[in-house]
Amino acid sequence: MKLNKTLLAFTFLLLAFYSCSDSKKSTDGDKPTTETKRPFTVKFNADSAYQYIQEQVDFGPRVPGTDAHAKTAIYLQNKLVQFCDTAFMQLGSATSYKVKYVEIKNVIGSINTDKTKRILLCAHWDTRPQADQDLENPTTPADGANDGASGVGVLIEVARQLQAQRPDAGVDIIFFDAEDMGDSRGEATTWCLGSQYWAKTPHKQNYVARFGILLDMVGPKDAVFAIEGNSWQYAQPYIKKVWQTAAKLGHSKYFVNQHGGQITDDHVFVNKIRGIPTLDIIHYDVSNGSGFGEFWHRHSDNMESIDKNTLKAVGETVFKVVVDL
Ligand code: AHN
Ligand code: ZN
Repeated sequence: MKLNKTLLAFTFLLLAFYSCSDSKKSTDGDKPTTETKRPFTVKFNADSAYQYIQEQVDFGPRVPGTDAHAKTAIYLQNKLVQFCDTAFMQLGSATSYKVKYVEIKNVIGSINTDKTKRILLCAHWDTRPQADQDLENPTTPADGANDGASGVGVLIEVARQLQAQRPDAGVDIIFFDAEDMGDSRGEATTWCLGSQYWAKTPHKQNYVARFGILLDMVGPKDAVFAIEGNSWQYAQPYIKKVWQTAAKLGHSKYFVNQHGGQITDDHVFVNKIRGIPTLDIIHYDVSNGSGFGEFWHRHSDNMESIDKNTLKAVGETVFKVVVDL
């Protein structure tokens, strides 16, 4: 009798083991499974994102070639090492319209490296060498709290939350360097040197993702994310997905149903060179000056131009889009 019981228990365990490993079999790679999606809680701590913005700003303007820039690159790599499965710095070089040699440091973190279903999240991290829209002092750089640090801060916090609730999809986070050294009266290719470098030389040969989301100037109070023209042209279904997700979360005040103009930004090169449909979430308020806001390329682009409510709207939306994938 005792033996029978042991045998029974053993058989049960064996069965349990096999039924377990069987259900696992269906989840390898990206094959669709009959399993229902595990529930995720939309979480994003705006205080934490704000702190990541502050920490970048505290290094000083992240102008390529400066000490602040070099130190921030290490800081960003460390953050992605902490919150992603793998992280590294892609080193390259480019020529700007002013300088022959610009060292490029693109910081890249990946989550679920072996998944073929992937999403690309990106933002530029460099600061424009001069706040040339500033009437008083157009020759020195601004803090770049919004222009640069905001998108990066949001994505670091998204990475931290994804580490806590692991997404099913693969995620690649890229902080592009040298976006903001462009000629305001010149060619589009004078901008976005880091993303152009990466698009031509991706960190993995033949790298692909379902789609990409670029964040740029995602921190202003009462931000308006008009639908950007290139994003509409290249990534229309994903614009709809992101804007609908924002609406469901109650963030339509920011993600307005209104079309803005075409903006030259990192996503243009990811679209054109790499062929990954990528959209830009960028503050662009048609009813206001340049559209980019009063702080744009001015010294008022400091921590005071950052509003935590905006960071939260963007962070929650991006987090939800990733876990829904
Ligand atoms: C142009 O002004 C051509 N593009 C704006 C892209 C940008 C600059 N984003 C942040 N700074
Ligand atoms: Zn800029």
